[in-house]
Amino acid sequence: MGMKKKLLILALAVNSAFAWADNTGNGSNVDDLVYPMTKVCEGNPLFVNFPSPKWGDTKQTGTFYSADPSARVWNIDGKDILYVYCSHDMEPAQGCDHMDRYHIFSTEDMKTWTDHGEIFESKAVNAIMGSGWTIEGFMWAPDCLYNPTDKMYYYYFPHPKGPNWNDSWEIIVAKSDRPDGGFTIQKAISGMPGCIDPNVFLDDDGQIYIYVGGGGEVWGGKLKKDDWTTVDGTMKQMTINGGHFHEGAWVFKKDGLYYLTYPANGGAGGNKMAYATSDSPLGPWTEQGYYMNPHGGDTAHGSVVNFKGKWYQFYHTGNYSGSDVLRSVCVDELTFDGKKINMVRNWGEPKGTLPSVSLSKTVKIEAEDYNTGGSHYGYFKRPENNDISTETADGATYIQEITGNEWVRYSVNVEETGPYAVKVRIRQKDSNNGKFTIAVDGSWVRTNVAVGSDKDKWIEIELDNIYIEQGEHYIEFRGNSGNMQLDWLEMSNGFTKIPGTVEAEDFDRGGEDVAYHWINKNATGHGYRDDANFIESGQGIGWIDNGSWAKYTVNVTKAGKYKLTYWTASANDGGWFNLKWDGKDLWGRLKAPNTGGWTAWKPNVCTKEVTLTAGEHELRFCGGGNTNVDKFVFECTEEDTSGITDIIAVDAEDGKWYSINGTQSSNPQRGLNIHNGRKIIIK
Ligand code: FUB
Repeated sequence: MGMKKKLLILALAVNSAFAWADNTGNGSNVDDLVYPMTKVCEGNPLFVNFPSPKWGDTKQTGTFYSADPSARVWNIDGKDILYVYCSHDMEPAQGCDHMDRYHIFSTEDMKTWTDHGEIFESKAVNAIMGSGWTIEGFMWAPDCLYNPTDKMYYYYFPHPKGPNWNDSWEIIVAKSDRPDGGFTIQKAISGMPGCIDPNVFLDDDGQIYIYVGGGGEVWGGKLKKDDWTTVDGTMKQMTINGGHFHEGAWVFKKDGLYYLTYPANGGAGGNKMAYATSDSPLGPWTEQGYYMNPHGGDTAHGSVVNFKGKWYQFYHTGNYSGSDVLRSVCVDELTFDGKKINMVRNWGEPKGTLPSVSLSKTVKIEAEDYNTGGSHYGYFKRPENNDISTETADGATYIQEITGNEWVRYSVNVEETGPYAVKVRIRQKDSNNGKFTIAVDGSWVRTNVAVGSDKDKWIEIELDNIYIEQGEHYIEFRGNSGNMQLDWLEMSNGFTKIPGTVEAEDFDRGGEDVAYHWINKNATGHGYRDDANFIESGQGIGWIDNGSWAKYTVNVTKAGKYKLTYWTASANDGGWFNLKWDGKDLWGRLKAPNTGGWTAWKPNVCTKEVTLTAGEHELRFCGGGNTNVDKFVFECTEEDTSGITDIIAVDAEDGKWYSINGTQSSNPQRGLNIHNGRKIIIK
């Protein structure tokens, strides 16, 4: 008793880095690199056609990976020039340890970019900073600001002093009389909290503000007007209400309103960009919500800038390398609706008419009808693989070769909020290790779904209970591994179907006391269900003390006798719980053994088979104690055909359900249905 149970929330897989095609003149000698170096960057991501020295003593160059863009516009000799001060992920990556040698990029037209070369390396910075500064790498997100009073450019960057990188962050300032280099280290700013990601903002009255933050906290304060290396007063922690602030604050002003943008945690699929507004540069801040969807990487650190009359959102993704720690800067236009920031529309546009889906119909979307806009928007293909292509064979037109970290997007109009099923027709080529993820608006809802052991054979996989709000959204099919072909996606009503699997964490929507009730309010592992659809093998529910419950609306598509297998994990003896079916305890107390750990999931077969009638039902989990629960698998052992007659009403043997008047429906309805040409009465 009183024993606490831990719940498995699998860490999101961080994709590994790998070698790849040379499209930059990479592999050349670092001594041959001559700066400034100018290249055309076409489309997102930027700068990957520039070469970069690799980390360590190697003389070899690799791809230039850039992150944490701080975009600034300076007027140089009467010309507006956009500069991007970014951090630099170096190959081979080792977490974010190998970030070093800041570079600065500039452009006059957003097409042709100049790399001005390396401006600092950590070794040199440590040497200037003096004794105790020992950590190499870890040159994280910087910022830069021009001071019109002394006509100097101030460069702010975080770097840990050491000996431990994680608890010794300082903000260092460097200064130059030009924007593209020549910076000399001044000092570490005293009075700063030990945080990363400095951002500086110059208000119209000449007051400069500095912000830092990471790991969920954000601080703001003033620097002295006449000394941009010294805090004026004290730094204060700021509150961003309910916005899941992660890091990378960026403040700007538009039409008298202050905006604080930041990458926000929450949901699977990576950071989303969110913002808050205020009438003052130091808050209080009013949360305004998200304005850019996640892109599949852990971080998104961005900046907002106006250049030649247009607003831009700079950010980074790990798409190009396939790694969260070898990132690339990207840019998209930003638009406003009055004071509101509109969603950054970086998912392309539907090809043709926007398909409309609802809970009462089944809508098929052909794979080849992926969104327009090209790479980075409608789809992404790994640079070392072939570009996206379709093939027609065996009566099907399909997308070929979707491998790990490659994706395609499909916009849909969702007519009504509710649980949807997404079914895919898929075939794996030459391997049987195909796995994929389904995302809605970039947020993963089902991930690492295994295609199975069949090779070279078309199969259909349906994922139920994907909850989508009314309005326009995009569905993303994302490869995790293997080599897959995609023929179509189908969307329909998605109450979890039985026979099938009810994932324990996939309980109904509606919140506390409607869809679930937890005795232990501080329990971990329950909260995500309220704002995310994210389900992954090995997730479950934990801390499920006696009196806790969760409700699942399910749809029995086959009446008959059912065998129940339930998966549990426990480090204790004596675990148990109950399941109720439409309010009745059909199975009795379900025992859960000690499996050797709170995440060591094992199957348990219930000895009692029960009879279930077709149609919509309520399954209710009722907590007992001493176990975590992963899923409930229902197998039909004997179909009840008594309600089935031989009257043929619709000449369709396609596995789909029809109402008696011949209208297709995604599920059997109570009363009369037609299924595979037979009339079926659902009682
Ligand atoms: O690039 C290193 C760190 O990752 C930055 O400082 C954060 O904002 C995140 O992007």
